[in-house]
Amino acid sequence: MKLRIGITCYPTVGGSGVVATELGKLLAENGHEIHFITSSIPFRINKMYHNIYFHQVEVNQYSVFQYPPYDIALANKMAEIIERENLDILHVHYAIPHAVCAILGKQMADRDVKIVTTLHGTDITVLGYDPSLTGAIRFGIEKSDVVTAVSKALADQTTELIRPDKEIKTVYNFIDERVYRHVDSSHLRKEYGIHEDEKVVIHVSNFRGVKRVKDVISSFNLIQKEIPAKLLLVGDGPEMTVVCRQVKDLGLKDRVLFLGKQDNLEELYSISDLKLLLSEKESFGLVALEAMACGVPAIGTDIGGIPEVIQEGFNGYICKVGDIEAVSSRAITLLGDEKLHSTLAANAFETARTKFHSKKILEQYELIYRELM
Ligand code: GMT
Repeated sequence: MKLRIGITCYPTVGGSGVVATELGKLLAENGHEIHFITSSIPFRINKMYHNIYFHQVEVNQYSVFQYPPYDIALANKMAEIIERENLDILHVHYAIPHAVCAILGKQMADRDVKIVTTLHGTDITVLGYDPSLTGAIRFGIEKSDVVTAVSKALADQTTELIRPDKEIKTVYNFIDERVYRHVDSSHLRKEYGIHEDEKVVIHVSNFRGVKRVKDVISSFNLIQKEIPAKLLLVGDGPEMTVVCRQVKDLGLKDRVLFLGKQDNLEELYSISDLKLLLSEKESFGLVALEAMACGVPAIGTDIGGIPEVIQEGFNGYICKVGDIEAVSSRAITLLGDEKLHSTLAANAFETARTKFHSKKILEQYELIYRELM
């Protein structure tokens, strides 16, 4: 059954925008009609799809309002698209503001569109502790027809923190295996000045405090004392200045490459031996899955959904938040043992291709939609 599906996300923000956009693309490839209702065109839509439409939410600034009314403008646009395009489903990413806007948009349109809300983490792990917002989050969750979370940990945490009268289903994130795979980008090693005997460690994030990039640097500092290695830092964000200073203070300038924001990450993963994701909050850790799909084992922290993605001793290792000795000792063992490394690398690839295969996840979302019809 072909469905008309509206999708709302923050199109340019991190993993949630990536997952929402990739889902839209896969649904379109399966024949559904997709309507993105967002403030700007989703950045991952890099080719023409005859059945993907983009409806821009315009937010005007008026001097009478202290803040631009994004939420109201979004609800208004949702109502317009629900009515005009006869949407069957409105799939929103984030409980607030998007689920709340969807409920208002549905009421305004007066059409029985079904609302599916996916929780990504920040809306719960940060905003869920703010008493001025918990009521709105609970309302958004309870009034949605189906609510999903990107990991079991996030589903449990939401239930515990928000106590909604609603079941929260776990539907894991996925990546596009056609993009994230091992490619031959070995020329980059030479171009980046990586010596033949050096191992490559990679960290990718938006450099927010929760990502604990300083722990990545501290761990790498211990690793490179035992194993010749370079660290690729990909991304940019608020912690960048502090991180640059730390790298300088530790005398690591020649060993750490600051690459800034990059596309085509599969080329960087394909020259990497180890991924580090040492966050203190992470509902899933999409970047770990991206690396694993390219055959790169990962070391992550024991928080949120990370242990659902990285399985201790199978496709990587799990360490306590802030335990840089444990991270470096695991990394040194892994990078120094070729046989162990190739086993974990193969398992990482296998995990991405089975537990998190895009086809499997797409089927789960399609089943949710179909059951609502
Ligand atoms: O982690 C961020 O800073 C961005 C954030 C977002 O909203 O895009 O990422 C969240 O959603 C991703 C996709 O589901 C998850 O992979 C990230 O783990 C999650 N981030 C946090 O929970 C901190």
